[in-house]
Amino acid sequence: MTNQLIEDLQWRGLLYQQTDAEGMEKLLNEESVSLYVGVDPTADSMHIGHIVPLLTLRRFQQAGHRPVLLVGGATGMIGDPSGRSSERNLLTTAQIEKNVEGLKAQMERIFDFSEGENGAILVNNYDWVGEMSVIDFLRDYGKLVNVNYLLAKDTIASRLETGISFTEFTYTILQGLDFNHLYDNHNVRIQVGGSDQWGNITTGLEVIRKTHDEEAKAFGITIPLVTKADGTKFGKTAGGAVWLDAEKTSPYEFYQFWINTADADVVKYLKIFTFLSRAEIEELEVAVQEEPHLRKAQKTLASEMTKLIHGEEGLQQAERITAALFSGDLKALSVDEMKVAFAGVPSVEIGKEDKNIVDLIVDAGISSSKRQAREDVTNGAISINGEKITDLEYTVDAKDRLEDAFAIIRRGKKKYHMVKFI
Ligand code: 545
Repeated sequence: MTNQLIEDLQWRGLLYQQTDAEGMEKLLNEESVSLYVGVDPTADSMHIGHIVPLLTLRRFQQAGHRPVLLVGGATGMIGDPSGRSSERNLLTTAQIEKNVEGLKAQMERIFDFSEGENGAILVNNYDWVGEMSVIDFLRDYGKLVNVNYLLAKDTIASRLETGISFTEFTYTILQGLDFNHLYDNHNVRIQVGGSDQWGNITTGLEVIRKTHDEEAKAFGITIPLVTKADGTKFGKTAGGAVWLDAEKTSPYEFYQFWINTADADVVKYLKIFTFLSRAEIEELEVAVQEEPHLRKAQKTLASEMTKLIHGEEGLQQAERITAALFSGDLKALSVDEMKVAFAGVPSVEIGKEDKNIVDLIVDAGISSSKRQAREDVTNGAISINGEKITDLEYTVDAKDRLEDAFAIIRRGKKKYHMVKFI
C-alpha cells in the first residue's frame, strides 16, 4: 500500500527517521489525522533552519490533515538539552512571553488557521504544564520513565561527561507528556521534528504507550538537517543567521540569500522549502543543467520563499531593491528602501556642515586623494543618491541628506558608501 503524501515527502528528501513507517502509512491512508511540531520560545524569531518541520506540516495540511502548532511556554522555561554541548541559561518569564508572541505571529504567516475541518491550531504547553504540581509531575509522569531509559538517550548520554543539570535531564519527560496530552485532547497521532528531536519524540511514544492500552497508536518522524554541497553550514550569511523577522533580516537580504544558492543545492532546496509541484521543480532542474547562467531556479526559489515569509509586498520590495542596485538607478527607491538596500555597505561618519563634493569624498575616504577626487568627479564616476555629480563646485547640503542623516555615494560602477552626517 502506498500513500501519495509519503511518496512526495520521500521525493523531497524530507523523511529521516520514522518510528514505524508502515504503521504511519496505513494510518494516513485510513484517516485524516492531527499532527504536531513544537517550538520553544528561546528567541523572538525563528530562522530558516527552524521552519522545515513547519513547512512539512503544511504539506500534511494540504493533504487533508490537521497541523497542531505548539509553542513551548513551559518547556522554554526549562531548556532542551538536545543538540547542545552545554547547559542553557534560564530565560526570564518576561523574555519568554515576548518570544511566544513573536513566534505565534510567524506561525500565523505560514499556516492557514481558518480552513475549517483541517485548519491549523495553536497551543501553548504552559496551559497544561504551568500549573501542574511537582507531586503530580513526579507521580503521573516521572514514574513512567526509567532513569536507564533516559541515560541511553543521545542528548543526555553525550552530556554525562561535561555535566547536565537535573532540570535539563527532565526536559524530555515534559515534551513526552505534551505528546500524551495532545494525543488525549486533540487526537494528535504524529509528532514531527528535526533530527535533534528524535529522543524527545520517542519519550512521548513511551509515555503514550504506558498510559494507554495497546490500541493506542502514535508515530514520530524526523526531518534531516539541511546541508550544503560545499560542506559549509546551511542558513548562515556573513551577517549571521537568516531570520524570518524582517527587522533582523530584511526581505531584501532574505531574497538575496536564496538567490545566491549554488547550482548544486538549488533543486534540493526547491524540494524542501517550496510548494511547487514535482513537475515544476523537474522543469527547473532541466533549466539548471541547460541554462545555468539564467539562474531561473534560484530566482524562483527566492521569490517563492520571500512571498511565503514576507508576503507579496516584501517580495516586491526585494525585487525593486535588487533591480535598482543592478541598474544603479537609486532614484527608483524610497528612503526606507535605500536604508535596507545599503544596510551592509561600508559607512563613514562626517560632520553635518555643507561641503564641496571633492572635499567630501576625500574626507569620507571614498577617493584616495584630492587629485583623484577631482578626476572621479569630472569623469562622471561619482553619484549621490543616484544623481551623477560632474560639477567640481557642487555643494553637498541639506537637499542631499536623506532624512537629514545620510547619503549614498557611489564611485564607479558598483562601489557604494553610506555617508552618515552627524
Ligand atoms: C517543545 C515541546 C514539545 C515539542 C517540541 C518542543 C520544542 C523542542 C525544540 N525544538 C527546537 C526549537 O528551537 C528553538 C527555535 C527558536 C525560536 O527545542 N524541544 O524549539 C527546533 N524546532 C524545530 C525543529 C528543530 C528543533 O523548533 O524540530 O529540529 C530545528 O529544525 O531544533 O512538546
